[in-house]
Amino acid sequence: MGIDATAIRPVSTVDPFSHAFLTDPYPHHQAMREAGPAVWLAQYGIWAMARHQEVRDALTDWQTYCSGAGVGLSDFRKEPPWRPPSIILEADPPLHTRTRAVLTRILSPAAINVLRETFTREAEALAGRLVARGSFDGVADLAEAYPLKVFPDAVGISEEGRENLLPYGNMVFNSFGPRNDLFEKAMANAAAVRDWIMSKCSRAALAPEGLGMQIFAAVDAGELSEVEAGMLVRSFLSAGIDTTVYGLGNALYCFAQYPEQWTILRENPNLMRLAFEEVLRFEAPVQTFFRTTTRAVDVGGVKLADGEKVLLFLAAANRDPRRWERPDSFDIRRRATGHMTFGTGIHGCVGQAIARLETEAVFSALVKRVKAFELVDEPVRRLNNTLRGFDSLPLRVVPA
Ligand code: PQP
Repeated sequence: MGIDATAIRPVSTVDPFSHAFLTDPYPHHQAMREAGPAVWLAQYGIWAMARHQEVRDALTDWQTYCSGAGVGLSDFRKEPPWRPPSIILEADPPLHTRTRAVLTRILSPAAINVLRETFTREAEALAGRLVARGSFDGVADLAEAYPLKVFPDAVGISEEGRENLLPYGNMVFNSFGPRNDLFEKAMANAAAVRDWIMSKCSRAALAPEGLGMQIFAAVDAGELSEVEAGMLVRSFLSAGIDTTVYGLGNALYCFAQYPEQWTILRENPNLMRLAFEEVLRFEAPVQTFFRTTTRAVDVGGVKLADGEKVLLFLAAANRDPRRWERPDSFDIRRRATGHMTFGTGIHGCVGQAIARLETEAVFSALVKRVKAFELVDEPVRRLNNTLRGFDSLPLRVVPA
């Protein structure tokens, strides 16, 4: 050991959770990618990675970059988490292996396909109503309304109290950042919201056929304890709404902003799946996740110590010119697979089949009915320590 006088340590003083950064992160992403393969963020005493290769390698190497110390800024080994840690997101093998196996089965593309008819019917009805109206808020009336209907129905929770789902997601995703103004604001009514969520996670609160009760079936099969099953239902309610709300909103924004891309999609509806990947690459609803090092590690000549927090910029990897041609152009015909928005490795998004189903259902319904989207007023951003998206998207549609 001893001091290595030749070690390089790229440093940045930027605050990735400031309003300025969150409002327009892309110039900062570029600066971090250019600064080095890993960059020390002096303000927080953490590392950041913003290049595609390094983000991908870190996500793939779960032994070196663990999740069990939390996937936010807070190190669960040093300070108490704000809620009992997730047994899937904030867990490592062997616990993660066991819980993941259950969710992989329940959320497999084949299992999720059972929901297609219902999800399509709801999307067609909603799109029909909104296009008949002519103008609407892309966030409240579509990006929020749709997941808030189909997802809790699929999980099998009661109608009563669903207004708690968005505030809870806001708490969860802001909690991955520092205890800044966004965190404090999200936590305003935390106790009541958390209590409602937990009351929906028990066997007694779930419909017999839903995704929630399927988790409890794994208890009966000896794969999970009753308490663990409740914790995994909590994971559904944490993960399943805001992610798709922000994703649908970002998709609407992209097609309003780049109308020629909507025209291309209308003329080639078979591009739907590629278009979705490109939206995820270009405007990632989930921007970042943390890992924590379990040993000293050399990242392209930059030396990280054991036990350090590493902020992985999924959205910066998605626009790394080392990986993508014309990274800053939105082009639904490109091969956007390989983006980091769903992560990769053992924690790669287990919910992506349901996210894809929701997006496909909504945009297949819109592509038949809408010739063009027009923003009739400035979109308003909703800032969040993890998510990127909108508070409102005042839209008018030109009917097909
Ligand atoms: C992005 C699990 C997954 C899903 C949890 C939890 C929370 C959020 C997410 C984030 N997530 N896609 O609480 O287990």
